[in-house]
Amino acid sequence: MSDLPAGFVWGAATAAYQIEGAVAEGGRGASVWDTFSHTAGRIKNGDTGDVACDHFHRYKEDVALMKELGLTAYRFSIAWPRVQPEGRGRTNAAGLAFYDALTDELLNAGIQPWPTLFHWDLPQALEDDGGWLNRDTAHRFEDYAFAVGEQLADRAAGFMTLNEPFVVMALGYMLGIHAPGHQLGLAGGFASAHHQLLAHGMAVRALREAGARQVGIANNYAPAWPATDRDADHEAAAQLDALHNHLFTDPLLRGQYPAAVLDLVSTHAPEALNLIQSGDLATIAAPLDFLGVNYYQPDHVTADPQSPFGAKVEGVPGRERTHFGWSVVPEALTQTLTDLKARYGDDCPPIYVTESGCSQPDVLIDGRVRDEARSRYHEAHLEAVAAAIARGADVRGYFAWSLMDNFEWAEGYSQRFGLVYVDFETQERTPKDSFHWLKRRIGG
Ligand code: PNW
Repeated sequence: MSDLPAGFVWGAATAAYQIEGAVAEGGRGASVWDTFSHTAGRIKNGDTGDVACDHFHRYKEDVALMKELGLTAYRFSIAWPRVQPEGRGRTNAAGLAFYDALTDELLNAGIQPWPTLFHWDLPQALEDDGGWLNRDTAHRFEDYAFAVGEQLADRAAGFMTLNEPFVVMALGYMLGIHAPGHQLGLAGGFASAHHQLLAHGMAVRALREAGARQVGIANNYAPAWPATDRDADHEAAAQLDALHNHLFTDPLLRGQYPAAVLDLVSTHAPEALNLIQSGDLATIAAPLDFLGVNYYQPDHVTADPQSPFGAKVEGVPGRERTHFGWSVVPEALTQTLTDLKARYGDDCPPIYVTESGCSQPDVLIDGRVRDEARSRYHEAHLEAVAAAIARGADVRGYFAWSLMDNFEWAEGYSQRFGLVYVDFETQERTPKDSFHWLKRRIGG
């Protein structure tokens, strides 16, 4: 067991649509994920987040579990349509009251609240006006951020604006696998990217005005490894690296889009570049207090001219796979962290790993879930963080994905990522063996 720095933040993460349920309660409006999950054929087994983990009603029980686990921090997301049911204008007091009560419950348990403003549940009313294709959505996000900031800034430890804008762009706007289900190629992809980044920058401004202590963002990163020595695979890997790892982070930390992305967009969708207005990049590059890194597996890349990314991503041969089929490659987390340091140097703020975890085919037998593979996963990824710190990366915390089994987007309830097992019939929670393992690990 390697040492992690003093004051290291031990967290777990969730997201509103994946756990809350109660979609028609407390004045909540509809989001793109309500629409998407209720569209036949979109989600495995026709699952929806209508009930999910019923966390909206059971948050006290869930905070008690976090306390039992020994967490020092909890990352959750705020459902924009609970706070602004129409995505604009009027704020819904009952929606804000829920997050207010959750925040107090956490603080009373000695756990720092780390809210994310947007973890994919865009108000449907805004989608009806174009969603992230519409520049106005960024202005709407600024208003929403200020309303949340006014309510929680005095108590939240760290705010994240967006969760994984790359995944929204790739799966939501280009591949159609996530809500809102668009397949728009690079033109729509780039529009969704630029408007999310602009929304982020405006929200940073709003959160600071509201008195937030620390502001950051949670991005998804994956080192791009060519599958073979062929030139085509090397080129495809370099292109995916630019889209996945630099497209969002260069504007945030350097105030400019990567040249490789600008070249690609000017070749395939030149009109999309007109969306960048003067002053946008300065807004986007507002200084951050921390960078959130969500990590799952490297991109193991084969050239694929059919894909809008020019690349096909498959598992890494010879490595253990999770139930999802994702490869377990802890050293790629070390590389992710040291690559950020190498590319951005002192422009890279302190890092928190804001998600890392694995799905496993967990079964509850005699009240117990024997998920050794998950404990090994987290131990190996904590070691990977320690290795990056030893090489100069400033990493200050680790949030396991996820606190509990939940609605895994297009996979519905078929992929379990939790430290806590959830019986989705009875809503009974059972800490898995990995929960007990992590509790000992945190206890040192
Ligand atoms: C993240 N990919 O999503 C999300 O932030 C979580 O809400 C989600 O439950 C978790 O990871 C596990 O999937 C991702 O295709 C979805 O590369 C897809 C990808 C990566 C992350």
